[in-house]
Amino acid sequence: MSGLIEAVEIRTVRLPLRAPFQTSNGVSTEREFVLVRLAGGGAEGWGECVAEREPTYSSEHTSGAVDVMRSFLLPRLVAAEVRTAEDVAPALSGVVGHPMAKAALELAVLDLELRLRGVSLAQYFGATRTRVPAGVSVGIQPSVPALLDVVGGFLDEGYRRIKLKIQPGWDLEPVRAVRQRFGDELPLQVDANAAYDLADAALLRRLDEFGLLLIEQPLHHDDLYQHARLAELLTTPLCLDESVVSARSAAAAISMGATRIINIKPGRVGGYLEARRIHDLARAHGVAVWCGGMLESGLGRRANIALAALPGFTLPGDTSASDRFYECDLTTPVTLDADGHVTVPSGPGIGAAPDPDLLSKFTVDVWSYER
Ligand code: OSB
Ligand code: MG
Repeated sequence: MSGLIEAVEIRTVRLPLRAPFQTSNGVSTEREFVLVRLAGGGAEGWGECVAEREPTYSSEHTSGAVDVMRSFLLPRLVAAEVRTAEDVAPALSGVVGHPMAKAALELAVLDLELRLRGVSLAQYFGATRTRVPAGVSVGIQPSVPALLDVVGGFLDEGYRRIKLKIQPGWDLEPVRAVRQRFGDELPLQVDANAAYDLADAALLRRLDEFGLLLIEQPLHHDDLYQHARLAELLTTPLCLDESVVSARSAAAAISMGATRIINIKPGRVGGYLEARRIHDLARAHGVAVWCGGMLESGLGRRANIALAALPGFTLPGDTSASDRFYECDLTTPVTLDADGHVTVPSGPGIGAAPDPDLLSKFTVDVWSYER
């Protein structure tokens, strides 16, 4: 039996951001990402790689992802003659790391497979909802008044939950100001992207008075043990992002008491199938999950929304509309309802594909292979 994949295209794409996005890792003004297009059986499938241009959030980066796909992952995928998304992770398991590159290939196979079968991602995952409440991630701003304007704008648009990026020197003051302006009822959380140490526990404890939903990834990626110690000192629940790289590390974090909530990002954990396993594991342990984001285009954004429609996703995710980041998305834009929800895509596979003209306009590099 021969495999599904007949042709492959790997593109590097750059989309300008509407406004600079600043986190404790740095500031960006455009999003560079890698797209994978697979052709087979008369259909095509798309995958989006969430690695960023620079390896600041994780060790992966766009040019490295292209290289590892071309040199090591695609040859294995083609040789294994994969037929379904379930074949992908086993075919690639001999390569250590590179979860974002692997996840993009798995999503492309899944999209292709489901388009051929006429099944949506949401149906395939076992989604139980047709729309999900949307939160928004707000970058570090030049000043507190600027932050209040930005947050007010998102609330006017209808977003149901605000996440503030924090770092040392931009933490208590912005949180206090947002609480004062928008009230105690606003669902509010913070994300430190690993910018603190356990020695900052006294400072982080002062966040307890603001009634936050959670504090996301305060400490270093491989500080699971230290997160467990910190959790004992705070009343605000800790939520891990960077530290959870697989269902195994999720299980360790849960049993160690390092996290009460998990931000699930399929790219970070090697794909949507592993993401679903983490959802199932967390749900079985009474740990809430929500769907994170990586400034995805309309492809990855839709796939995330389909995942976020599973029953264990009980907190609003960073599943914002396309115009949160982009004036012009590659696909039909993802939009926000008047009451702050995004619609779970119902078409086959991801439920959208890039517009060919926009795709060529924003592509900076392309590599292709035919069997
Ligand atoms: O830590 O969640 C994060 C963006 C890039 C890298 C890491 C993170 C983020 C975000 C934005 O917070 C989430 C989004 O809206 O896409
Ligand atoms: Mg995060």
